[in-house]
Amino acid sequence: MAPRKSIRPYKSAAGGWGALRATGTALTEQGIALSGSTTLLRMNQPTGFDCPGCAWPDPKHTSSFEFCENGAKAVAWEATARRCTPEFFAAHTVSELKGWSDYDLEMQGRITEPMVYDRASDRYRPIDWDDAFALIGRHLNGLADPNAAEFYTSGRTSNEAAFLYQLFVREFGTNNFPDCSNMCHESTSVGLPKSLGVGKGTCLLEDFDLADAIFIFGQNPGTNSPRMMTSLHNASRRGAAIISFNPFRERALERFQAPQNPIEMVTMTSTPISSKLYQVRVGGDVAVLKGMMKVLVEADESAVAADKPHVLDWDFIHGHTQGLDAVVADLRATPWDAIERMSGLSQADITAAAEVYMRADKAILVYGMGIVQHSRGTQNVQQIANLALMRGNVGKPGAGVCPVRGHSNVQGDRTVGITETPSDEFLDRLERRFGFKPPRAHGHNVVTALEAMIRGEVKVFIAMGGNFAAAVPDWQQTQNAIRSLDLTVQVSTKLNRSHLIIGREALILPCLGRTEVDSQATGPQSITVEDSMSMVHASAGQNRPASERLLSEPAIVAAMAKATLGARSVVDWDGLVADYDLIRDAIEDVFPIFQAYNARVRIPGGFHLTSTARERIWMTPSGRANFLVFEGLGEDADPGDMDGLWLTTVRSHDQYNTTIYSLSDRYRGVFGQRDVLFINQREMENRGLKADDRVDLVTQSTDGIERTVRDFRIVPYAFPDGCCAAYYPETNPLVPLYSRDPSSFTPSSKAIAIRLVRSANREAAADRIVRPGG
Ligand SMILES: Nc1nc2c(c(=O)[nH]1)N[C@H]1C(S)=C(S)[C@@H](COP(=O)(O)OP(=O)(O)OC[C@H]3O[C@@H](n4cnc5c(=O)[nH]c(N)nc54)[C@H](O)[C@@H]3O)O[C@H]1N2
Ligand SMILES: Nc1nc2c(c(=O)[nH]1)N[C@H]1C(S)=C(S)[C@@H](COP(=O)(O)OP(=O)(O)OC[C@H]3O[C@@H](n4cnc5c(=O)[nH]c(N)nc54)[C@H](O)[C@@H]3O)O[C@H]1N2
Ligand SMILES: [Mo]
Repeated sequence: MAPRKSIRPYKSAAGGWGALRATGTALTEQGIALSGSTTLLRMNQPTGFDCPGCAWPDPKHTSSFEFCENGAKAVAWEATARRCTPEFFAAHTVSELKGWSDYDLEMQGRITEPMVYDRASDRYRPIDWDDAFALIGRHLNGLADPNAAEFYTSGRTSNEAAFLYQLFVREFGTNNFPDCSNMCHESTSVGLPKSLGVGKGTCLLEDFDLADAIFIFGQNPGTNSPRMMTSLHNASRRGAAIISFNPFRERALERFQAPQNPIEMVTMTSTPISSKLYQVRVGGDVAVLKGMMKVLVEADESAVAADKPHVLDWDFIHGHTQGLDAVVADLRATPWDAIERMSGLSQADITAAAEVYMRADKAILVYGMGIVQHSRGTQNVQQIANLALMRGNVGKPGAGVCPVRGHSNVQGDRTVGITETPSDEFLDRLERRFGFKPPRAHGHNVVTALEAMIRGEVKVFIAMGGNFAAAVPDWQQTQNAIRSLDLTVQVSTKLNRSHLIIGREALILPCLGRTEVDSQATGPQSITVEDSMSMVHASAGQNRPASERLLSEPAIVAAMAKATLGARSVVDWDGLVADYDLIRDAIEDVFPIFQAYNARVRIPGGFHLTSTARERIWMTPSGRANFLVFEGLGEDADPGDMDGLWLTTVRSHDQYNTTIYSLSDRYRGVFGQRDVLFINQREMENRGLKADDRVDLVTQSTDGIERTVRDFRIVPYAFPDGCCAAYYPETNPLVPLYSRDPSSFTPSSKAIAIRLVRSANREAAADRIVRPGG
């Protein structure tokens, strides 16, 4: 039952009984209280399935069951007893469903049959699989140019499905691979290689057991990677310092009651997590990082003058890096008052944080969306790398740079070839292995695909999972562009907005989930995934499929390929789908880092894909790690006449991206509602606003287009000045497509310049603008 709307501060620690209770509720709501618990026990076991939730690694995949509330919810949502059947689709028009909330759409449960949209009745009706594939083939083959099709991937797709998908799409003739990671850690994939020569993190889970200090920038582990709390909890108990920078006082960053710890559970005690949580302003992290580096550089000079040990790791800097001089010159030219203004923190606070960093022999720098989803996200990431390099915190045990990825296999999908900018070396190997000529021209990412749609250049859109129409920015423009396509195809498990925002023709192709048995011609198959720390391991579901008519993702890709390419294909699609070992052999042939793939993935716990940076081998043009200068302190483009606030868009504790588990966000004290705006008292008073007032949020657009979301409730929260927060995806209409990082094309979802307008009296728009001071 939906809780009543209320705002009540949450006083307990994160985790604990609250988490167990929430899991019980989720299993009951999905009608799987009993079977669900058995399913959970098979999660992340050597012979079980990989959690479809986040990408945080598991201790060697060999431990006993590690409890995680949000992992349990992700599983419950997939293993649900609810079914979204042809009868459901017959009973509701698409126009009617558009009026439903995202929560209600997903609550219909698993889709059981392939469905095709029927324009005359405005309803979906069942279609045979063969007819569905034939429709796709007809559309794709009818295109004048293969580049008029876009092939989206969301990061839950397995390595096997992703590899087949890129093989099909490249044999078809395009590199158009918009991917969820284009809205996520793309700033890492583009930024880190310039610094460290790799686009991934350099840590392993065991480093968390050795670190003296762990810094967490813009990441919310208690909600988005709860199994990380075990590492943080243990680190805190053995006395490691944990310092976080976040505009929210995220509860799990403050204190945590470990559900795996019987004593804490029974005695209702908890462990403090962050030694210190600094409430940085939205977009203020570079100021913090530069401030910390400034302290380090100055402390090093004082140490030299006083004949004390160095603060900077000069052996490492001289032996492995270049570019420090330019960074130091820039730091000297950056005044403290500017750093304080941008970060919202005092020089004393930043100095204190820097001192913790200086005292730590081994430090880990963790970061998430608060760093990457800014207009200069790529460069933000590089400042984290700078700070790590200054003290040699890359490539030694207990230290490293740790971007926490989102989807459970978003990293793996990229590793096996889902990329719009493939290297020539990779394409050469693909060509040698399969004998067709892959296209060389680079393709579209999410933003450029949307722009091509808006220009009318795209005809067909196919999505391997995800909820593209809801996850993307700038809905008014982008959703209209999706509606103008000839065909949209969604390979999905559950009903979502992308099944309603569709082209002239539309298909829903329901697939198996990770918890389910995947039987092919040679018997049950396992798939493989790569976690945030580059560990690759197998996953095999044991549940009965939600419906007999589901196909696996690899089978769907192969059937699309056969229906499209027919006899012109050089690939043995049926052979590959019959035995996923053969797909893994092909992956190994194309990507040598997967050597002995099938053998190694059968070792319990899987294997680690080597990271050169971890071994202090720098795959940069100079062969060294690079210190890189960030000009100025602004992470986001100021719209000029900025009289408003920076809005950051975040996840609640009860959602998985666009999947809303409930309307509550208990750690932030919000119940039964999501249309809320977190803002501090000073900014409220400044605008004559009080708690529970209703406001419209309006983007300070620079292209003349109006972007508004309406009727958000004011929730006073001790947030930093000059900024505010609301939930994603409801606020996506506010994110302009142009507001993105020019290097990685990541939308700046963590900083949108907005102003507030009172919701009442909609006619007199001009009078409603509430300006600071009025
Ligand atoms: N349960 C659950 N798990 C998930 C997901 C989910 O939706 N639900 N999503 C998955 C995916 S795809 C991803 S990418 C990850 C996302 O995981 P996170 O990276 O944790 O993502 P967010 O919740 O968007 O934002 C992270 C934090 O950044 C803070 N923040 C906002 N703006 C700023 C800023 O300018 N500076 C700083 N320092 N902090 C800021 C927010 O307050 C929030 O605590 O989680 C994955 N795991
Ligand atoms: N404003 C704003 N926008 C954002 C973000 C933000 O922080 N703020 N975050 C961005 C980020 S980090 C990301 S990763 C994107 C997320 O974008 P997406 O990955 O596109 O979105 P999801 O909500 O994760 O997709 C959910 C859908 O996936 C389908 N699904 C679930 N499991 C499976 C499966 O096993 N197979 C298949 N085929 N389908 C499945 C279900 O139908 C479900 O409805 O959103 C981005 N957009
Ligand atoms: Mo993500």
